[in-house]
Amino acid sequence: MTKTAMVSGVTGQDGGYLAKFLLEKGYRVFGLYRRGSTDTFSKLREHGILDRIEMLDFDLLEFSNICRLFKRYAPDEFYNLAAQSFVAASWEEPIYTTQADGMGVLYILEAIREFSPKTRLYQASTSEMFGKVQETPQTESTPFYPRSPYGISKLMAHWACVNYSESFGVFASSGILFNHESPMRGKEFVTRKITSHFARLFTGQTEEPLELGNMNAMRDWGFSGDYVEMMWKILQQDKPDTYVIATGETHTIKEFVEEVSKRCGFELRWEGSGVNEIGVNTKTGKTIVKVNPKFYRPAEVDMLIGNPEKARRELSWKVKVTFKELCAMMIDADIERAKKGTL
Ligand code: NAP
Ligand code: G4F
Repeated sequence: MTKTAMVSGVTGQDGGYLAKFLLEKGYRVFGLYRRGSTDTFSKLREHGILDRIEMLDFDLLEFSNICRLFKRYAPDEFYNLAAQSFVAASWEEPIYTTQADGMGVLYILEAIREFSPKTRLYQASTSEMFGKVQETPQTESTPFYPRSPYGISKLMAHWACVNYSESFGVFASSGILFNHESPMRGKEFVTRKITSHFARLFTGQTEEPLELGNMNAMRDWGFSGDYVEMMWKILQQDKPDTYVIATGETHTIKEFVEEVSKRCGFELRWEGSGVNEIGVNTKTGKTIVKVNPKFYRPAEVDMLIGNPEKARRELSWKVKVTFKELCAMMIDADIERAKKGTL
């Protein structure tokens, strides 16, 4: 029989890759989206899958809507990717972030418990829960120390999944995913902010420097297209569990800038330090990167690096796209878009 999967947050970066993956596996896919006044389906169109997904209204804050969805469709699998996912915004909208990313997951768990107890839930947990890291590299048993309202609310959701599995037998699993990027990444996140700006510098559409915050923060960056397969695998296990998905490598934001800059053929020289640090194009003498303290965060997560040993062992997880390949993939895609006028 055809399996059914619901994907919340289907209009986001991971939602598109996951929906495509599930369609290729033969699933009937319900895409859950929230109504807005502007078109949010562009990524699904770019993936070429919009007409193959059954789109349904969904909002993390609307319990009645969530209950109705489970009552009507009782999907085999539910992937909860919907979230206010931008860490920086979570200090400006801490209450909304907590309602959506924390309480929203409790609504889903309650609805499953009441109306669809056979549904398997994948919860999009995050390395932000490790925050001020208590151990390096981070594993499934590293103590949590979230550093933002986003991290705190995701941690609440994470423990709610563990608790509903233990208390009520709900099949609720979490992937503690480290940063993963792609050409479909939102432009507010640092990797895509860098590649979209460098694409405009490269094509001569701007001469303005790229303004960044803390360039010394370190992240374990992988490719979204690889990570969504792990979400699916996590739900195919015999029992609910938690898995770290990461590459096991970490790089600074500055290294990401350098890699992208190199791919564009720019030779970059760093001058100054702290808030006065700039990146100069050695050929033109122009400043192409500078620091703007506006992008610093009230509390920073300085360094993340995951140990995905458990996923390697139990899910056959392998890193397919390296850091260098990821940078190249993202800048190449943005240069193409810049040339076509679709950036
Ligand atoms: P994303 O591109 O920001 O997508 C978020 C999705 O959530 C969008 O479809 C958005 O809809 C939807 N959404 C936001 N608020 C909602 C609400 N109140 N009700 C219903 N839908 C709502 O995020 P992503 O990078 O694909 O990440 C997917 C999930 O993984 C998120 O939960 C994120 O927190 C988590 N995560 C991401 C990473 C990463 O590095 N990417 C790492 C660990 C965990 P609109 O299109 O309408 O805005
Ligand atoms: O790209 P970011 O905004 O991602 P962040 O905060 O690591 O969060 C992402 O990954 C999490 C997993 O660890 C997800 F749960 C979450 O949903 C999201 O997908 O920032 C990365 C780093 C930070 O240290 C930030 O301070 O880049 C630093 N940064 C420096 N300048 C900047 C900037 N970040 C942004 N967004 N913009 C800047 O100008």
